[in-house]
Amino acid sequence: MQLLYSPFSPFARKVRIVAFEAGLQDRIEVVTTSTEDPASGLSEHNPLNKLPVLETEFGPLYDSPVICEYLDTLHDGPKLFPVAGPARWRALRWQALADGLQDAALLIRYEASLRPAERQHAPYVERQQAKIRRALDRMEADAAELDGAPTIGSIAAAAALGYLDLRFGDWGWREGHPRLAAWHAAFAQRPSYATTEVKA
Ligand SMILES: N[C@@H](CCC(=O)N[C@@H](CS)C(=O)NCC(=O)O)C(=O)O
Repeated sequence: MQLLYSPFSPFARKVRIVAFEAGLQDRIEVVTTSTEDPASGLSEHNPLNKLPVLETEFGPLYDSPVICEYLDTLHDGPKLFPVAGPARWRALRWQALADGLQDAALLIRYEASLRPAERQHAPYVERQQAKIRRALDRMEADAAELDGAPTIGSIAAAAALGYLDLRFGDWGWREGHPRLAAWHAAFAQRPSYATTEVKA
């Protein structure tokens, strides 16, 4: 299977961590694809022109939650998507929160990198930053839920925090979030996290 991705995409990283935790990393060929260059043909695979996209025998799959859930059907190990009950809904809520944090961080990044300085809108950036602060506070309060075997929730959280480290290291997200920081430091030891890490 081909995964259209960017090494810097936090959503693609979430997928790659899932693939690794599921023991599927050798079945996935990663193909670096640009969202900016129309010649990449990405929009023919995903009309939304977003990464990641997983090419399967039945066509392209997107977005990252769908890809992750699909990958989780392809292995016989412990499931990363809990099958039922509160554990499932909690894991999915963690994924939604972490993905939302990533969305907000990406919007800030796009505002800074794609718009000329004189057209950047500070209140818009502040609104996205507030989402990130609230998400981090909620993650800190609920950090105990992240303990135990990895789930799609904890993997999404790790990918989101990794993206803050990659692009917004100067924000110091660990300050005021000691439980989350300790959990992240432990998760970062996992081969799935370490091998998917990129430096800016
Ligand atoms: N909900 C999507 C979000 C994907 C997304 O925003 N990907 C970014 C790269 S990390 C992208 O392709 N951005 C280009 C754009 O928004 O046009 C997912 O989970 O896959």
